Amino acid sequence: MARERTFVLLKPDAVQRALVGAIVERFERRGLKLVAMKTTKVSRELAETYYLEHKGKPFFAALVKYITSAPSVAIVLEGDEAVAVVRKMMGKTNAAEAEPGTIRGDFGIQIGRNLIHGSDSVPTAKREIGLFFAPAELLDYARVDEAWVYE
Ligand code: DAT
Ligand code: MG
Repeated sequence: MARERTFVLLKPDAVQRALVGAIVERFERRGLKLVAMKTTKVSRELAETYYLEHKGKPFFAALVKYITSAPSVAIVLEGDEAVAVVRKMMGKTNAAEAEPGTIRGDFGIQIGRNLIHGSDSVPTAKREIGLFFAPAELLDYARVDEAWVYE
């Protein structure tokens, strides 16, 4: 088991639909530690860097418009296998196909309004954390329940 950090962005639809608390609650209850969290309006420049892998795809313009349209919440979470655990909790990219019990499967119905981004690997997480947070914003601390979440 590797202790990892992963990056999560609660997209503008999550903020506008007042789902931030419900989503963060799931991560906290799972045992994932909040290392950093802030409300932020993603700029066009940041969106194009962040979604560089999708540049040139037919949905790119709509994706950038969506992500820059209103505030988002940027989060860093830490825990064992955090990257894979968060991806599983998010559910499939297309919310219409996401399993019930997942964030997208419980709260979303379209791929273009899928509420949440989560890093797809540890190297991606490092890159994304660096795009959204300064090193001093990432806090190192113990949660009081750690001895009961981890053996
Ligand atoms: P994920 O967000 O599950 O990591 P991704 O990295 O492949 O998925 O794509 C990033 C975002 O781009 C995704 O959350 C929604 C949008 N997107 C991806 N594929 C799409 C498609 N075929 N049509 C419309 N939007 C798409
Ligand atoms: Mg992705």
